Amino acid sequence: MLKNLKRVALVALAVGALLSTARAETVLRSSDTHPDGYPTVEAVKYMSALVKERTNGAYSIDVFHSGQLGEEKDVIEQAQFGVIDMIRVSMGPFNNIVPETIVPSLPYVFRSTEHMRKALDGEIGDEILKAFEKHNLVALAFYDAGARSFYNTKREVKSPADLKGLKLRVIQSDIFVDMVNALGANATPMPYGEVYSAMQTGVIDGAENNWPSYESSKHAEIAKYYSLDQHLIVPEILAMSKATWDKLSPEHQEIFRQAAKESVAKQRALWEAAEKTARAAVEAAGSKVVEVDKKPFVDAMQPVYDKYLADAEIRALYERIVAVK
Ligand code: GTR
Repeated sequence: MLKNLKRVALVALAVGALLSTARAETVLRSSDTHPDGYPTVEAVKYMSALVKERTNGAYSIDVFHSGQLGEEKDVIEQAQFGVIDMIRVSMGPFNNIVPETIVPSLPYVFRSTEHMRKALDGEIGDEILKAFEKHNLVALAFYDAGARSFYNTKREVKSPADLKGLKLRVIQSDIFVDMVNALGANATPMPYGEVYSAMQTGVIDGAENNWPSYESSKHAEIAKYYSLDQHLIVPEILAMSKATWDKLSPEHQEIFRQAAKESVAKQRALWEAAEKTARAAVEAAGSKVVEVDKKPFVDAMQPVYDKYLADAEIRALYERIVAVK
């Protein structure tokens, strides 16, 4: 009898110990539309390892890749409501929510990836990240996303005239819609995960994206013509739900901020490699890369600039970004 009681007590102790260690670790859920192995997914995993080590196991991040938690517009809302803890989403879907993201999402605003990094790695970038807080999000970092270009199932596109009449999927953002329409094509805003089948069934004729997305989404299997117009160098955003953030101690908040910053270098290194591998893979599989003269594409963006820069604050931010050497 006594022996049995002892055994019960021991089991209870063991279960209690297990439960308390389980309780000690909070696993945050982070969303990414890209598959496992993609540079953004790997960078957040890297951040998770740093956080886990520096919080002595109190926190870690589980990356739900491949859009398991939903499409970008939906996961942004879920993060705003505290249903998802973290999101890694392109800046594009924030354009209609956070006005400060408008300028860095304008076509051809950045002259190069170096220009984008210089502009966003400092004070201007910090201001843009800070602006998310009014919208219940704490933005922690920008990741690279190379340059976006047009691709389609129909023909070689060398000039805006060749885009005329093509139905092209864009990110759900007014800027993206305006950009494509200004070029004479028909913009179809649609979640990323629907693009493959929409192209396959002919609902759309093409889309636009960077090399790693064009390849990993398998869009390259259907849309063989990829033009090097590079209309958008738009970064990715890594953000946390404000509700989750507010539950962290100031010390842990600092650890998260720092780990996110450190994950940027990791992401950039992975990104540079991924761009090369993806381009080589799609070319080997038969994609036709079309060189273009960018000038007519740049010129066609004037109405888009006129529309968005009519706002004085947006224009001021634009001028600061352009002035970064
Ligand atoms: C990718 C980006 C994704 C997603 C996608 C899209 O380049 O990394 O976050 O926004 O584009 O076109 O929807």
